[in-house]
Parts: sequence; C-alpha cells; structure tokens
Amino acid sequence: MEKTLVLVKPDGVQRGLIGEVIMRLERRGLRLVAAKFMNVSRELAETHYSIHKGKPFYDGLINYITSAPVMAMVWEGNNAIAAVRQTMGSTKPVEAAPGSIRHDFGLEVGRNITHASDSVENGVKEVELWFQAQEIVSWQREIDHWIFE
Ligand code: DAT
Ligand code: MG
Repeated sequence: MEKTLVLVKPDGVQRGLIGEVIMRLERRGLRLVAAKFMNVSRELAETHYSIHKGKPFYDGLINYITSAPVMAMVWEGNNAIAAVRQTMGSTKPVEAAPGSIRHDFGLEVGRNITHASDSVENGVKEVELWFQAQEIVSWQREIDHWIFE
C-alpha cells in the first residue's frame, strides 16, 4: 500500500493546525502509521529539499522548515500520494482548490502549512529519510474493508 510523508510545517504547528490536518486525513480514510513531533536539523532539511538547491527560494525554505518544530507523519492507503496531495492543495495557496488545506488556511507559498510526498518513489525515499523502519507501525483497522476496496 502506498505510503506518503506528511509534515505539518512550522507555521501549521504555530497556528494550531496539527489537529486539523490529522482530522482531514483520518476522515478521508487514510491510515496513520507513524508520527513524531520534532525539530528539523539543517542537515535533514537540506537533504529533504535537495532538489530545490540553487533556487531563489531555497535559503528561505531551509530557514523556514528549521525555524520551529514540525509534526512529521507517515500515512498510507491506496493512492495515498495523490489523495494526500489533493487534500493539501497546490503548492501556492492562492492556486489551491477551495476545500483543500492550503486554500482554506493559507495565502503565501512560503507559508503553505504542509508537505506531502509528490510521487510513489519520493514517498519511499522520504519515509526512509524521516523515519527508522521500527518507527513505522504496521496495523489494520476494523473499518478498513469499508474504505479499502
Ligand atoms: P510542494 O511543497 O507542493 O511539494 P515544491 O516541492 O515545488 O512544492 O516546493 C517545496 C516548497 O518550496 C513549497 O512547499 C514552498 C517552497 N516553494 C516552492 N516554490 C516556491 C516559489 N516559487 N517561491 C517560494 N517558495 C517556493
Ligand atoms: Mg515537493
């Protein structure tokens, strides 16, 4: 089953939106399999965002993600990558669909509240980067067969 890394970034944590993000993902039917509240080291931030190195917003992005604690989670489900990206909304909050988290709570691209993996391949890489194998909880819910076909 697909796994995706979800971060409630420092702005989301400061604004008290951890519960909101979790509520929306739970309500959607996704299954939480790992979570930790943590400060992000510069090294982790630079590895996580290495694809953006050299871009004009890179330094600001690293400063932002390391500025205060984040809530890091792994969620799983069929099509979890696409489903979670959709629940988060487009990168720029003013382009995010109404009803998405970035639309409903955000205005600026540099304060867009959440991160979610953008492909199955990156999901695997990011989960490995942020979590150790023993931190991933493999479990089932009684209700799973009413959500996963
Ligand atoms: P996403 O977070 O939707 O996966 P991304 O991977 O393209 O978006 O970029 C990572 C983060 O970098 C994004 O959440 C906010 C920041 N960012 C991206 N494009 C930006 C831009 N044009 N100006 C400022 N910040 C930007
Ligand atoms: Mg991205």
